[in-house]
Amino acid sequence: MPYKRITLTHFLLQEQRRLGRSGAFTALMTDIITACKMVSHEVNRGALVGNHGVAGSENVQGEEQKKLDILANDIFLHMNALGGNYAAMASEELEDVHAVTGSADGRYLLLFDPLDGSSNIDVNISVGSIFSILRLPDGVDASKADAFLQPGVQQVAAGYALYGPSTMLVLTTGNGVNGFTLDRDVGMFFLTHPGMTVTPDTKEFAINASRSRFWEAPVRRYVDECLAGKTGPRGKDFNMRWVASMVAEVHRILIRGGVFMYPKDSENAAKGGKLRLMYEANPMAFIIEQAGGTAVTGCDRIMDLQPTNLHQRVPVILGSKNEVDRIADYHRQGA
Ligand code: P6P
Repeated sequence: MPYKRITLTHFLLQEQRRLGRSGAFTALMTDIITACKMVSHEVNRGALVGNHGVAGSENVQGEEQKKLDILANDIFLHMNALGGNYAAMASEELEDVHAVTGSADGRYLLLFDPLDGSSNIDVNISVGSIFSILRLPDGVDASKADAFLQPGVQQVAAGYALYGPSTMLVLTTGNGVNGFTLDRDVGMFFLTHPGMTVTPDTKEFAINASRSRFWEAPVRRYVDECLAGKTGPRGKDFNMRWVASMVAEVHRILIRGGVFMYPKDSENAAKGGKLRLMYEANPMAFIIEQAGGTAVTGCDRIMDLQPTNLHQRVPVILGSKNEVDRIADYHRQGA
């Protein structure tokens, strides 16, 4: 009976009562939820309203910005300033911290990648928004990047919106992972995937195989063994996927297991990797660990890293625990 579903807002209220928490999470999530609905609307309208194509500018990462990158960023900045819960925000699209003026009581910090995988927009493949919430440490200036440089274990909540065939919002507040689907007609997210978990074993891995000539030995060993299939040391066949949209990859792993790898390689080593620690790797690592999976750089747990820069990049290997543990073992062995 679809009318018996529970909305995301009611779910958060029930969680607060169950956990004896304050009303903070509902307040923190209210504006994020609205922002994700608005971004979903703009992504969904796409070419109909001229939302495809490039903006003619570059972001702090030196990446060409799509029109929707900028629109999604503006939506997140505007909507999440309204509730007064955030003292400051950090975005993949902004070089510096965005201090929220007039937010005298903002006790939290919001980090986000407003539209991850945006190279997929014009070819109509799923993209997403990723967000991470930290507490503002007492006595710390929220307008300075140092306030944000907290290890991933300090996150109070993390999640993503996936703008796919359905728009979904997947969230953890440190008590498991739950998925919600947007009913566009009602305009609300409804709980559709309670208690999401990652299977410890898998037969599916995701990596950009065009970079294989740059790979380090442990990654090459793992992928070669998967490709050898039944005839090789793994004794089973594997499947490969690569969407070039981290949100879509992580969501697939939550639904049916798998491993996602964007490892350090000889081409990206000088930059520390490809993906950004603060608003890609940490929030996704929080979600994956809360769902029973593992998230490492190679040998080290991602969420233990002490950040040194707001936009620092890290290697990311995450997903089904037994496979990620195997890859970490290969890194410890050196191959
Ligand atoms: P490549 C998207 O730009 C992103 O940050 C992730 O969402 C995605 O997994 C990765 O980069 C894709 O990188 O090198 O395959 O284009």
